[in-house]
Amino acid sequence: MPGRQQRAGGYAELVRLGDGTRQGDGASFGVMLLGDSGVGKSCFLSRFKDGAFLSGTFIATVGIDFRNKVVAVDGVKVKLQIWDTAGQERFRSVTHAYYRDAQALLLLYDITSKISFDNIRAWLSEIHEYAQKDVVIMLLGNKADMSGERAVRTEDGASLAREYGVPFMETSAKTGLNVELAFLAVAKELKQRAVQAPGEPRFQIHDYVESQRSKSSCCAFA
Ligand SMILES: Nc1nc2c(ncn2[C@@H]2O[C@H](COP(=O)(O)OP(=O)(O)O)[C@@H](O)[C@H]2O)c(=O)[nH]1
Ligand SMILES: [Mg+2]
Repeated sequence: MPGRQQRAGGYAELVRLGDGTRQGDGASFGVMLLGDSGVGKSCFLSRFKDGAFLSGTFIATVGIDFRNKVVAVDGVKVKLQIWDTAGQERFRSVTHAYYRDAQALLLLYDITSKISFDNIRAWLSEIHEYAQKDVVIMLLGNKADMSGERAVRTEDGASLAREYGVPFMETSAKTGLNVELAFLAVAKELKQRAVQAPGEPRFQIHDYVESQRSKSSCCAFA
């Protein structure tokens, strides 16, 4: 069935946003970047995809941009189709249809912007209204390299994440801090859900993130 990917719980039509990339070789999952305009979503994606920090707004169009990236999880290829809400988030209302096919959501705020943090609750209620019930959510405090201008304490991010039961870490699209880890943790969780063998211990995304993440205080260089 070209263009359709089977996953646990049914079929998710991912080709709808297709870029011509051949589908059908291995598991493919939709990951969506959410959060206020300016928090660094596009930079976060390009840091992961291209290993570079592109400053400035290089995606100005209003719509949805997306990139594919294959990551190896325990020797198995997992394809992530990562959707970036190019500009729509300015109106804090991303086309709700896009939520439906996302298996994971990376929700970003900017540690130098209290407003972007305060808006996380609004984003979470959008998510709870429109996303799949079992969607994987991760809260990310981006721009951790800008500690001099910090407006949101790490512990406030952590406690909001605890309240909602989602994993949390601080990241930097600029230095690369925890960027790969965020996608890898999501890929591991999704792969595990799709192909969990009976009796196999369940992958614990919270524990994984806690054990792997780098603390911004110890290693961030602006
Ligand atoms: N210092 C620093 N600046 C960042 C980081 N991520 C993004 N930026 C800057 O923040 C601004 C907005 O980034 P962008 O990716 O366009 O945000 P978006 O609107 O969420 O997609 C740009 O000027 C980026 O250069 C980061 O981790 N550290
Ligand atoms: Mg953007």
